[in-house]
Amino acid sequence: MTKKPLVIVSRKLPDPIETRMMELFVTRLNLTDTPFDRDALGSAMREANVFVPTVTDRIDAEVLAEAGPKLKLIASFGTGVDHIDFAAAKKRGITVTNTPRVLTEDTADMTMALILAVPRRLVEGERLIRSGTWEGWGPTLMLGHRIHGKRLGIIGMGRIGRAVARRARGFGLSIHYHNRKRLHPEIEEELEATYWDSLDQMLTRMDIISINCPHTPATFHLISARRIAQMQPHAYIVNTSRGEVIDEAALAKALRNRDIAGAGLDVFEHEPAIYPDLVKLDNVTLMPHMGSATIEGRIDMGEKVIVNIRTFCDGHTPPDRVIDTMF
Ligand code: 8YV
Repeated sequence: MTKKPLVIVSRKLPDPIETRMMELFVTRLNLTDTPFDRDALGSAMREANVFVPTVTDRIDAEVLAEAGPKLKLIASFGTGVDHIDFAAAKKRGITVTNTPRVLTEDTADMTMALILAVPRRLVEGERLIRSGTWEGWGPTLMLGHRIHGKRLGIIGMGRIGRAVARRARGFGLSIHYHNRKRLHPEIEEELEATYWDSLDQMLTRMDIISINCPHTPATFHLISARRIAQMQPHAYIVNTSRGEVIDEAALAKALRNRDIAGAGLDVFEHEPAIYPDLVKLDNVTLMPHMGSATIEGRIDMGEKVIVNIRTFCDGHTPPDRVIDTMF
């Protein structure tokens, strides 16, 4: 492919990234940051050599059917690739890349923040102050639950899951996990992590559950109504991965009925729409998909996108090429 490909970027990226892209490629930026509709996605598919989408672009088979012969690379800005129909892209000979590793620590920080915020009722406390109705300290006011000594069950022990485990140990949580594959014994030992082959068995015994697995066909609604019913009434659930991993309607029902104690959600099944009941409940903390929202992280992600485009255009395999085994 030409060394100066036409790169179409679907959203506004940090300035230093956009500037560098303008220097390196024939780049079409989205200065207004308005998310692409189906027509805009279709035009990008037809015109670009390289398309740079984000999680807000649904690149399904129908959109990919619009791809012209020039489109060779989809260099996604983000780690999750569930917004791209990878099989359809592959069939058309389009390479897909993502930006793993650079948002691990930020996402783990957000996960830990929610693990602390929900049982300790941070957002409720803040709302009380702002409501102007706080009457001062009270021995039974705003009582939450202790973190130290509790059991944390991590679903998905990849890079982010392990980074959460490292943080959680510092807060005195004992680490449990369920994963497609058991970790290497050395890592298990380092994290003092207990492996559960059976997710059902783990769910019944945990005080806090953290979702850190990707959304794939195998993990869609992994946390179903049946599984939520297995959790203990005092248990909390935190999700910084993808909304689709939890049956959001079933979760809202369980939270409303106090079948579980609370939830911290950074991601939702139908973003930006949120299951209406969730916004009415005070035992859930809601974040607008901010897990990796640091300027450092976003610049690192952009740099990865640039490296992926450059290596691909130079005729090499890009470092972050998405492959079948990720699904
Ligand atoms: C990103 C994310 O900000 O990378 C991911 O998978 O969920 C987010 O943290 C977003 O996807 C960017 O496209």
